[in-house]
Amino acid sequence: MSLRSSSPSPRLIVNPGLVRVLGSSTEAYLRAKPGTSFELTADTFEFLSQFRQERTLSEVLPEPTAEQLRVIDELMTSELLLPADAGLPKGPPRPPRLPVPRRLCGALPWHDETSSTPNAIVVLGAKYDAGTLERYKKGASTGPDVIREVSREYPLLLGLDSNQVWGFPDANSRRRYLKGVELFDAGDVHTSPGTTPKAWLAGLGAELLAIRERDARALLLGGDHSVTLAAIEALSATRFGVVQFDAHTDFAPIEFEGHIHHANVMRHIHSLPHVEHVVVCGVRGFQQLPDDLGVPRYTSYSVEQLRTASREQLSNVLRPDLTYYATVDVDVLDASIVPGTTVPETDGLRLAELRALLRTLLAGKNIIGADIVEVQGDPMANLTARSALQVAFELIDLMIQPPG
Ligand SMILES: [Mn+2]
Repeated sequence: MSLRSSSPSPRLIVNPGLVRVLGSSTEAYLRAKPGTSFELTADTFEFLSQFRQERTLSEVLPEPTAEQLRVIDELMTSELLLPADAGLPKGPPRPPRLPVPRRLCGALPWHDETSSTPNAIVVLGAKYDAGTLERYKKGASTGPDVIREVSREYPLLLGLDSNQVWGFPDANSRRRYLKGVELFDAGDVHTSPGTTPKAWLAGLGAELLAIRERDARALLLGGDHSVTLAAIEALSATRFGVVQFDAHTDFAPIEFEGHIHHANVMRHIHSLPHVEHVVVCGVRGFQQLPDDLGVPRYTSYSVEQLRTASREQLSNVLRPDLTYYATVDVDVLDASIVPGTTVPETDGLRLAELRALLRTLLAGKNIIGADIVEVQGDPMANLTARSALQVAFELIDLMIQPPG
């Protein structure tokens, strides 16, 4: 329908399926038409928002110019603006499939001068696998890329008039995940040729410290598990506990001074003076557990122990008085859903079990930072990264909850 062929001032309403893409002030699309996106000017958004409730054109533009009429015609042809009497579009909304920038879920870019709020989470990529032992498959440095790649299917969306992220409704819990998050993506820590592992990890720590100094919290995407040491060293101004979700304790001996790798990283972390204690959840397979050797300030829980634990036992896993850092080695999940991790282990947690466990242990806690490590690309539709992304949603959602 064209305005010029209709009554002089029809009642109009903005298409309720119009959504904006986070990180873009100009891009929008209709939820009922995935794949169709629109580049709109800020003025056009402003104009459209005046038709949130149905209004006549003459109420909004008493004397429209020819150019304004042309734009309105275009908006109507593209169904962004609808005649109010035409009825709203039929059919259920469909999930969007829209190319977004290569930031997690299309998050906003993070700059050092970005101001943040308590709901600010900054994603930082640690494309590092120099800490992987030679007998295992390298590739954890691809983790940030592949997680961001699968996250393109989950663009964070804003309503027409609101700057608050809607979030993702979860079919099980009926919770809306990530609602109200201010998600930023700081990109990856730069690696220049010839950088030593030690210098690289120090550089990562400096990036994390800069995020911390702006009162935001970081979600680190590994990388092999040794990146967690840099993250925890960067937070040395505070005392806290570390909760690790991992098939392995990563408590191997330190063979020679300063030698940091993904299998001894927790021994380094455990020795830091600001780390009050370490709890590992999800261990299994053949390995010596440090608590069996009497290592102080250290507790482990196997998959079987976690499955059979009562609610009360689970409530005692973490100390109620402590802040926690959460590190998730994706191999805590069963190998069938993380085929692309560095050291896959069978008989692991199902994704729903891990999500429930994270929520049980960490809901209401002050989480000082978090990471997801040991994710690699895989030929099974990047199932590993998809699983990791679900874990990322859980961690981000837990971090933005106000501590209870
Ligand atoms: Mn690990």
